[in-house]
Amino acid sequence: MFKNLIAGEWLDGHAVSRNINPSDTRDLVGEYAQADVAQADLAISAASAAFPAWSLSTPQQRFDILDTVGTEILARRAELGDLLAREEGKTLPEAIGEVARAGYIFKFFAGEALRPGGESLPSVRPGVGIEVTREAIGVVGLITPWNFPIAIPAWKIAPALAYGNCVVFKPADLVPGSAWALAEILSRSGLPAGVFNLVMGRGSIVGEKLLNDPRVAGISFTGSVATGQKVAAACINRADGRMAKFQLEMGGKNPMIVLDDADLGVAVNAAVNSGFFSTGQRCTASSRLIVTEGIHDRFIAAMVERMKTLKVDDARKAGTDIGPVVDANQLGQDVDYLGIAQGEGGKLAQGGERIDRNADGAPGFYLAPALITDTTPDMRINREEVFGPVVSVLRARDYEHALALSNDTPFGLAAGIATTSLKHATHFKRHSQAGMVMVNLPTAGVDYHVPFGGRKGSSYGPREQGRHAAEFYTTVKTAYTQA
Ligand code: UN1
Repeated sequence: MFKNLIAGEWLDGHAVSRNINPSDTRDLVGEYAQADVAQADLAISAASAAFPAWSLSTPQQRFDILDTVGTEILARRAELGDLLAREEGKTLPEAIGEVARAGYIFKFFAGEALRPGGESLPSVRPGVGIEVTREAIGVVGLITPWNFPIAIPAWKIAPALAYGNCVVFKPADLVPGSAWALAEILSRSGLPAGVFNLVMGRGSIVGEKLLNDPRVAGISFTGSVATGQKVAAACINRADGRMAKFQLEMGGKNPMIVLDDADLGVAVNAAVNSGFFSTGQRCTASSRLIVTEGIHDRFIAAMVERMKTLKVDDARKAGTDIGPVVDANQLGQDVDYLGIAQGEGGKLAQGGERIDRNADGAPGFYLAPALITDTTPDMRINREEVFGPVVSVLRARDYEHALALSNDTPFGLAAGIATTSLKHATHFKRHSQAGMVMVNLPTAGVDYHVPFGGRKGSSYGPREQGRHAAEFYTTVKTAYTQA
């Protein structure tokens, strides 16, 4: 049984959650402790007690710890990648890549611990000097989703610690294995007890406690829009009026435009990668392809040909392109949307079959990647996030029409364009209403050292990752001194 880490001790929970391999549901990855409210309370107390000393720890101490953690993650990338692929279902190369990303994130923020920066300005009054500095915000509650079981925890935990905060980390209930492995590495890294706490358990128990406890100064959340709205409301409506700072990363319905002048191979690669890799389970997935008339039929034909070659199989098997969907619920949602899209007039051009058993006969949650053509902007398939290997196609008259369609969404995380026109690429970068814009590249699979986040219904609050992470994990102090 894998336990929770609270105040430097490994503690049993009040219940147990079973972590099942979606590639082979007979395979139990492990049993993980589930915390109750009292344990979440204990973790918040431990983090609060550890904060005064940790917030004053030296940059060297933070650098050493984060750098050590990054080094161990990178050294163990094959083993941790295997665990990640086994519990979540993305392919082994994708999983190893994600683990490496987590390692590099720790190394990046090790460096940031040495570079807090600040400003020194003269006052408008004579003889007065001003310093503007950043301080840690306090205890932060970090709530992460199942689709990036180590990278998203890393990009919340590493900056939280680098800037001097104490952490209570609640990973996704469904996929706790990689989160536990990361916590175990952190437990040996030299962090004082209570600076980092792992509290696995249900959102309705552990998550609620983090949101409502006034000792938690900030919540960083990645997950659905519906839960994000609850997080925001709870952070504002704290009983004692002490509101929590919050940062939300939520859904996407990311467009990728394919213009007549696109390089067909580049466009197909980008669309297949960001539509279907990681089984489409990325908030950055390109789920709406917006294709202009002159290339539409050729593009669809090339997509269908490529999709026929994609191997859907066990995530850890060599040669697998697409692993399983994460669980039965998500598979049900994917299949429902296929029905909804066709019911509204979309045509299933390729894929969409449920595959009950993989090539070795193991039972799993497999779905052949699906392409739905002839859709219109008002259809639910073009407005709601599916979070599976399901991509819809919209026809556009020209670039201007494609741009308007691309922005016609409640979301605004990422947006892509495939074109050889400098004029259209340049215009799109400026006029796309998304937080991240990609030209001739997949919308998913982003760098770890630059800001990540979106607009509209996709994100709320300061950006994550890169130097911008400091905006959430620190608070600004303005100090005036009369010499
Ligand atoms: C990526 O596409 O590289 O939940 C990262 C998600 C995002 C992370 C995507 N927060 O899918």
